[in-house]
Amino acid sequence: MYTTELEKQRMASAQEDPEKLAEFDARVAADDFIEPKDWMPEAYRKTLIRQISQHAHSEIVGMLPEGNWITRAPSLRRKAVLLAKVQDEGGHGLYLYCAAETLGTSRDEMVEALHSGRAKYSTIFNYPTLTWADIGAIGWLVDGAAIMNQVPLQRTSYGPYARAMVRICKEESFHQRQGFEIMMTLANGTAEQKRMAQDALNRWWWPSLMMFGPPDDNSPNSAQSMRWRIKRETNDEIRQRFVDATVPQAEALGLTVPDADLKWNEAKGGYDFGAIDWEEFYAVVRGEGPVAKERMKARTKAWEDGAWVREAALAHAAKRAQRMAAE
Ligand code: FAQ
Repeated sequence: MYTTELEKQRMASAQEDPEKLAEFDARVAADDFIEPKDWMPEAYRKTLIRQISQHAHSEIVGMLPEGNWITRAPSLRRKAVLLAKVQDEGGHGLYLYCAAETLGTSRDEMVEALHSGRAKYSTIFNYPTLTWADIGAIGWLVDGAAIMNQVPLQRTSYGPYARAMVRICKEESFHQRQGFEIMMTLANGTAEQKRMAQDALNRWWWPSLMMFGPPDDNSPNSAQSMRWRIKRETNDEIRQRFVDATVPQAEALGLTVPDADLKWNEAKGGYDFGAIDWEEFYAVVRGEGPVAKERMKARTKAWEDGAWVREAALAHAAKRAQRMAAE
């Protein structure tokens, strides 16, 4: 019989010690942080490894679309800021890989899962950055969406993940501001610059809404992750908050959100918005995004080119350990 990963996890949970399970559930319900050495259900551990490692992969693959523009940034100031921003994303990936390692997986296993296509990374990074305005749109919309999703994760139930999120959110706020500032400069610039800004918004708006994941009634992991307080809010709740915060920002820029159905709904105190193309989302998740192959090729090459650094670091650590043992 075909057994899904979720069913396997449920079966594993059913075999756990009921007393330990009850104690764990009570701690989660009391908003205690679960720490690496604490007992946890196997399915909880696996869900965290899945989410945290995929989050880490997103940060690392997410360096590529913007990294592409470092040599072409329009001024020294823009270049320095973009370089720092892309380095921050690399740092976020590293904190997150470390957080996942505390759950008993290794960096090598996670990287292998990414390169073999078993592990996912955010759909958003499978779209190309065609003009400088895309760098503004990524900071404004993609980092903006990342913050919306990550602020609730500062209260996620697993301590190392929650603490990584605190620092990451601070840095993402700066990223969002720098993106908005690029958009503001372009939107207030020449007609051609404003057109570029509008074109970037047109291309990045819908993929940004997809970042929050499938709708709640089609999100297989949400119910259990909400029970475990790994996720603190649902995909649709966070998506709605993003739309409500971002539409007035687009208006302030004098740009138009590319959604004919976007309308303020007084009764719900938020915007109604048009239908998301979920077929496109699932195609990108399956690895069919516009530049998916290019992204994986770049990641694999970086990993292979860096092999000598890893070997040298390991040799150095072994020598140091030997020296310390001798002393
Ligand atoms: N892309 O049942 P759900 C950033 C998958 S960081 C690809 O709802 P879940 C910083 C999902 O994994 C951006 N796959 O899943 C930056 C699952 O498949 P699985 C990344 C997606 O986990 C900015 C399946 O669909 N942020 O941008 C996506 O409960 C600028 C069913 O979905 C995070 O990872 C997607 N968009 O909820 C860097 C935040 N959505 O794994 C550079 C942490 C869903 O069972 C430049 N993660 N899937 O095979 C989360 O909050 C959650 O994992 C969700 C998905 C909300 C992403």
